[in-house]
Formats: sequence, structure tokens, C-alpha cells
Amino acid sequence: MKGFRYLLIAKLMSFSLMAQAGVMLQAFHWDAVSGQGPSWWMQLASQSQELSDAGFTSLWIPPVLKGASGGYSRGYDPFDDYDLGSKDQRGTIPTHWGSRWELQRMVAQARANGMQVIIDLNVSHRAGDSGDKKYLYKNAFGQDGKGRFQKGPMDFGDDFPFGRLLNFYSPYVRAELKQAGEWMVKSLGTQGLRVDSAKHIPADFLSDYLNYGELQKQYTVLEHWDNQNTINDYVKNKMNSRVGAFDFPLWNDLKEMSSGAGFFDMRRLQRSGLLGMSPELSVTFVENHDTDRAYATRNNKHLGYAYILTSEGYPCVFWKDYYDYQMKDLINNLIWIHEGLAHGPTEYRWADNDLLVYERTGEPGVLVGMNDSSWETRTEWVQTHFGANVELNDYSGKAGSIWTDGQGRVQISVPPNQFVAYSRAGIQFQLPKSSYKVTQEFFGAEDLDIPPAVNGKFQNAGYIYVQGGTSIEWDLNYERNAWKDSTKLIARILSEDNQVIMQESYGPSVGWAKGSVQASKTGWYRLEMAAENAPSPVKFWWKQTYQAPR
Ligand SMILES: [Ca+2]
Repeated sequence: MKGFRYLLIAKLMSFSLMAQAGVMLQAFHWDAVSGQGPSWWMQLASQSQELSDAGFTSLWIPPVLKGASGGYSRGYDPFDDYDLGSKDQRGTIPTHWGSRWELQRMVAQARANGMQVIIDLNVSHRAGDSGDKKYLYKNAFGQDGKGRFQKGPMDFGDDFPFGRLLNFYSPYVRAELKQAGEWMVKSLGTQGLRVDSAKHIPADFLSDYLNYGELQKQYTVLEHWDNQNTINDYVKNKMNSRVGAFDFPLWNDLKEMSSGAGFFDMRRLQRSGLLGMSPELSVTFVENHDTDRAYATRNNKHLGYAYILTSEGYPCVFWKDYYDYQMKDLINNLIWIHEGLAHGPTEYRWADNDLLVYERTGEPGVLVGMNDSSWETRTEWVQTHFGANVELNDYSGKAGSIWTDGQGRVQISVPPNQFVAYSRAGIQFQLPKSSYKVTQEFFGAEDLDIPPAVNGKFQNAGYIYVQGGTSIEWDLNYERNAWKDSTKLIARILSEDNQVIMQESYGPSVGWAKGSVQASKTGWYRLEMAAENAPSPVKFWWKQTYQAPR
């Protein structure tokens, strides 16, 4: 049985990057940054252990590129494809959410806590020109108009409410977007993408983009706000199941259920949304940063969370529901049920206007009853997959034990506006703990944010935040145009107290190197590069693999 399940998972993984289990957290909200105290990236870094302990397996983080209004922009109006909070432009170096190095630290700590990081990606548009559709960027030396992937009027298409829609039929735009996307994920060491306003991006371009280089390995979920059939057609047929999508149609039904005061017909939840058509591609949610501002669900939200965390699909919990709206204990319990019990396909056992009973029939499985009536407790006999004369517990903690009869049937009672979640009594499930190193690449080039190596002067090539007593492993590539015998590239790493913990020189015969060094203390380590007798600044690709603290 175990072997069979493993094979099944391996088979599913082979044609799609969908998570087979796990719970995503939308790790921000619209007003997350107060303007005081540590940056959002640093707050997330310090909370990643708590979130991992609660059972979250991935964090959807806000846009990483700086927006047109600098520190005021949440990032949905990106300006420069190569500014992660590392260039002094739009009035600030850090983005709204923090600096590039803080972002890399947050990703590293999320990895150390076993979680995946999903970037909110805007690939549809750019913003911040002064009416002329001209986009000129700073380079690594702070010079204007010398940055990579500058844009002009020909690089944009139709008008677009949130900025300039990119011209996806320009070979320059297509090629540069893919390279910038790959640079971003290699720089940060992230695992996934959430594509903003995917509706405005031609499927052929998006497919091309997501199957390019390192971008191919990124689990991807689209924001494609549309009806069930249109979303399903886009992700399944046009994108060949390469991506999933946020389940807006299901969100709508759950919202109507929660606010319906019992008048919602629970039968509608059967086969609702993308979940009802392609569960492996559905990312289910109850609220997000946009819906919370405009159409928030106020009542009975627990029923929505109970539904998404016991159903198929990949559930995503909204930050404010977890932290601000007092749903943390409920959600922690539901995450445990999701990870420990709610496995396998779905069987509907009862459905009428008020009561929906369904079962996840994998091992160990769960029998869920939900009642949207605001006044009446519902009691019914239903079939289960647990077998004859088995003791079941309500793992939501509300009801006591019950026993199946000789035919595996059971009588359940669901109080008004409540749910129950039964499985075999006595299940002791521990949320799995894992920890990963992170690999982040530091590219030094004149037209990027990290300078190339220049003669006679060590320059900052970035920072990493490392767990004491672990090793930093690096791979280094560099360009050797017209190097002389005496030309050298010198790489070094310094601790927070400016001790050089590693320094190596590389001459013209090498071009590629690797090594490792022990980090004795937990803290920031600074990467530096210099050259000697180089005929021109030296471009480098310096890859660091390290363990961050939990
Ligand atoms: Ca009803």
C-alpha cells in the first residue's frame, strides 16, 4: 500500500510540479508594512520557524521587484527587472518589503525550516515611465541609463490599467523577460511563482517563459480570475497542466456559503470551482490581500477553512485570518487534519440544502460533515470507508467518539454553522520536520546590481546569513576576456566582525572553481570580489550553498 502510494506520487510529479500535500500561507497582506521596526522580510524570517511548526509548507511572498513608487509601492507596479531592493532608484534602495539581502535571508530561513518560497511575479506590465514609455535603469556603479533590459515604446503593447502592458510579441522582450526571471530565481533560491494577472498574458508566452531554464523547476500558480471552465481550459489545455490556479469560483461559493445565513445550498459545493474539475490544479483559498480589502468574508469563515483544509486541492491560508482575525488555533488544527488525515479521493456521503458530508478515502481518511444552517443541528446516518465496528474520533475536538455499525455506517451530528472531522480513534500524527540548505547566486556585471570585479579594490558582492558551525560551499565562474598571465580574480568572505574567513585568487588558467569554508558563528557574512591586472572589469557568477538558522 505504502509502495503503491509512493509510485502514484512519483507518477503525478512527473507531469506536473503540483504539491501533493502541504499548506501554503499567503505571507503578507496589503497593509503589512507599518513603516516602523524591522522590514517585512526580516519579520517573516523571524516567524518562519513558528509557521513551519504550525505545519505550513510554503510561503507566498509579495512581489520582490521594486515598484514605481519605491518604498510606497507594494510591488504590483514593477519598474526594473533587476532591482530586488538593491539599487538606489525610485527614491530608495530597499523595496516596500525590505532589502535584497534581507529577502535572501528570509528565503534561506524559510528553507532552513523546510518550507518552499513562492514569489509573487508580475510578468505582464511595467510602470514608472514619465509618459514616454522609456525605461532607463541604474547600473551596479549607480550610473543612470546603463542597467540591463531597458525598454522603449516598441517594447509595450496596449494600454493597461496598472502600468504598461509588455509587448509579448517582441523577441527582445520575450528573451529578456525569461533571462530576468531566471536571474531572479537563481539569485533568491526560491521554489515557486504566483503569476499576477495572468489573464493579460498570452498563454503561448507564459508557457514559453515557464519552460525556460531554471524557471521550469518553479511550481507555479496563476491569478486568473474567471469562471470554472475558462480557468480549467487555460491551465489544463493552454498551459498543459504546467501550472495551477487560484480557485476563484470556489472562493465565490465559499463566500456565499459563509454569508448566506443558511440559505446557501450546500449541494453547490459538490464539484464546485476548479477543484471540482481538476483538483490537482486547484489552489483553494478563502481570502487574499485583494478580496480582504474589497469583499471580505466576515461571518462563518471557519466553514470555508474547514472546507479547503479537508478537501483536495492545495489550500492557501491568508495571513490576516491566521494572525489578525483570531483563527490561528482553528487553522492549526485544520492543518494537522489536512496533513495527517485528509488524503485520497473524495466520496460524497450526503448532500442537501444544509448538510454536506464527504469523505477522503485515502489512508487514514477523514469523514467531514458541514452544516450551514444557522439554527438546526443535523443528524444523519452515512456510509463510511472505515469498515464495520470501528471507533471514530472527531479530530476537530467538538464531538466525542462514535462507532461504525456492522455495515461501516455511522450516525453523525453536526451543530449549526459547524463541521466535524472524523477518523479512526487514536491516530498519533506528528507533522514532519525537514530542513534544507539554500543555493543563491551572486552575479557580478556592470549592468546588474552587483558590480563586476575591478582592479585593486574589494567590492561588495552580497551578503548571506549563515548558521554557525555549518559550511558555506561555493561555485565560481568568471569571464576571462583578454586576460594576461598576471591577471587574477580574488574572492573573499568576511564575518560580521570583518574577519576574512576565506580568500582565494584565480588566474587565467582556471575559469571555474569551487570550495568550502566553515562559518563559526551565526550571522551575516559578506562576499567581496577584486581583480588584479585585469584588462577590463571581470564578470562573475558566484553560487553559495549554505544553511541558515531556523
Ligand atoms: Ca443551506
